[in-house]
Amino acid sequence: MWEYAPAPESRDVANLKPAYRPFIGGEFAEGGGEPRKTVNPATEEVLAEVSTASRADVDTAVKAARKAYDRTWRKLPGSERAKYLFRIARLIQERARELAVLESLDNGKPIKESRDSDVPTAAAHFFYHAGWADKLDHAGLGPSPKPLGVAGQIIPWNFPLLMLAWKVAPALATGNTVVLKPAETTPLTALVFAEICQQAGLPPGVVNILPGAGDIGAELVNHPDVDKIAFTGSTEVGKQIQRAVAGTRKRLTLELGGKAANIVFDDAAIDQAVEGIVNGIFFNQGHVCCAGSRLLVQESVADELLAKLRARISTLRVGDPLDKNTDVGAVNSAEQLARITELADSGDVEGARRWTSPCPVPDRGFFFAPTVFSGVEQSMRIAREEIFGPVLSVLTFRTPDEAVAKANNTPYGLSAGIWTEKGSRILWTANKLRAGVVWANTFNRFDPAAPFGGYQESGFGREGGRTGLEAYLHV
Ligand code: TXE
Repeated sequence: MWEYAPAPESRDVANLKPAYRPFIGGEFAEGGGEPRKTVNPATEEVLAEVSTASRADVDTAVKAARKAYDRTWRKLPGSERAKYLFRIARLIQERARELAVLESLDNGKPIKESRDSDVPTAAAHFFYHAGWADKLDHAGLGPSPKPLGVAGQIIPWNFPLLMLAWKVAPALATGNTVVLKPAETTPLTALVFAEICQQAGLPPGVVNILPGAGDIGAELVNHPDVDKIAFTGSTEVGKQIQRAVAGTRKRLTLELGGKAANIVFDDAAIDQAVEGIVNGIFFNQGHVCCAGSRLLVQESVADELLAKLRARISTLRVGDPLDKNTDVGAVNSAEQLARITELADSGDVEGARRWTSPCPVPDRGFFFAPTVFSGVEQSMRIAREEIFGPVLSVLTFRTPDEAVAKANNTPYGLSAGIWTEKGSRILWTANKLRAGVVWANTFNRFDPAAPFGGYQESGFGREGGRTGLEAYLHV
């Protein structure tokens, strides 16, 4: 009979002392790499010292994942794998508070986002994929799809736990084992997740987590016994990885940068659009690959929209990520703050008009006040390059054709937004946009059932939904 796994034991999370060390073969190991201090970006204080993986640890982890794949995981019926995924999902819920606080401390994002978005959506990914584990034969992927083997997964720092869930949940549901490398500045929730794997009784080696920098990611990419690489990060590193796996047997999915157009037509509900624009670019300090970083507004409503937008942005509270009222938290690192500053300065040099929110900004920590550039031309760097920060570039258009042409004038193609009261215009525009995700009268909505991924230099392959399973299966 099909039984749900027993409810996990409750734990006194207040007294937990997580081991910030590589997790290999079901155990926390002393990493052979240089120890690394992770910093709270809102205070610049050291949060934790993390033992990192060495190149030899990559090999040990891949061997552990291979052994787990051959001896246990691929032999388990889908219904058994599902039990572990359900258990992990429930443990994420049980430890939600701890995970949300840790995520905000390590990443800088406002607690209301980690509490209401990152952590529940991570749990939702495990629940959703648990549901697939015993239905793969009926997923329309052909008879008896088979797992690939060992998946190497490399994730960025903008949604540390959520990106882990996007990668680990489908891999495990489809019968693969995992070696995952979190980003160097945000390894902490991934290592709490390793504890959750232990708590859930996941067989040793099914999930391995290796804190470390890009060289450890590269080692994983180049390891001969890895069957698949899933990467989310910069377009530049994505291209390096694509070159590295060329000519090998490895399967590859890449989720890279973006420069999404958020298009407001003259018949849009302006107040609603203002909320969507604010959410589109200031959610997670703009550290979002699908951020609505280019606002394309129809000329006849541009003045009204911009006035309302500035008034709304002026009410955003920037500061302590752990304050429940904070809207915009800290930029994740000094390096990222320098990148944002440099790109914003290029906007001044190239002749765009800068407006900065008058809100107070803490003088300690890595903060960048919400910023809007108007009078932006398509040739400017702030219209072409991913800023990955709380900076919005505003362009105008006269006709729907011009809006589509400007929206598509980018090497990227991850997402886009459309604001209009006309259903026919939504369909007309969405069909012409080269973007993997198109939102209409909303922005930044995510659901584990909806495939996510890009066109062009935003990468290839889809994560989430039935389509996302294909990335981890021979079909
Ligand atoms: O990214 P990297 P960075 C964009 C964004 C940002 C810029 C730089 O515009 O400003 O990239 O960010 C690992 N082989 N995005 O430097 O380096 C690295 O350790 C294998 C958009 O942080 O791509 C980390 O775990 N792995 C993006 C991960 O890659 C390597 C999210 C991402 O880091 C590696 C992040 C290598 N040679 C940044 N070098 C999105 N799509 O959401 C580094 N890594």
